[in-house]
Amino acid sequence: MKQMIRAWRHVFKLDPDRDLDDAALEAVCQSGTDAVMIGGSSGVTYENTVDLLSRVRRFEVPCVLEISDLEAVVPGFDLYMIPIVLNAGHPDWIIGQHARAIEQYGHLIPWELLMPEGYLVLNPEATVAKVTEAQAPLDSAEARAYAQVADRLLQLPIVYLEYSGQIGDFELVSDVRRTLDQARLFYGGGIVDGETARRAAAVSDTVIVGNAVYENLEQALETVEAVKGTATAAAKKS
Ligand code: 1GP
Repeated sequence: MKQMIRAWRHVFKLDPDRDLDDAALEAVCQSGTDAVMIGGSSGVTYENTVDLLSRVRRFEVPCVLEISDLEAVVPGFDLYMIPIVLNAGHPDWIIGQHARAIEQYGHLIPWELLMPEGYLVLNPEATVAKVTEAQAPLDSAEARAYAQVADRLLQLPIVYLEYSGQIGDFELVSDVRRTLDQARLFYGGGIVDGETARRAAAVSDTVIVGNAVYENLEQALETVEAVKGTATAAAKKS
């Protein structure tokens, strides 16, 4: 199951705290995206997560949960993405919450379904930056150093550059991609249409599209083809 992430080029991230009607959800799930990730930085509850999972489950697309609140961990997902916020200002978001979760629920944890993500929060205005007290922005050298901590020292399978709500610095993203040895580079933030998606896809392994689903669905759907038609950063490197 964990291997599936290696094939992901495009992922839609849905926020259980935001409304999406059935027709829109169907379009997202049938779009050809590689996975639907459910997650958000605020207002995520057990109830709204169960509700969204059960609606996505009517379709074949893999559905994974990005855990941000322990109260909202719902069984039945294909994978559980566990953010480790490398540049968090508070240790709770690096390992503190994780240790408490294991202490509390250790015997229930399906370890084989857990997928840690080395997060770098790069938009200081994003909710996630405020919640985690992230030290952002970072320059390219700082971002590369954090990414190597995740990739080489901690051997995390994913480095996630999170610009949530704004378009990223693609030169920095490309610099980080080149330093990675084994981790996959996830990029998220400000992808609104085919053109922005293509640019992100050229410098990363997996492109995450969130907000655009709620702002302009038609253009959000165009990001799938745009990403899939773009050679991976890795392919271009070799
Ligand atoms: C958010 O990285 C995702 O966690 C996607 O960002 O909402 O800006 O598309 P956007």
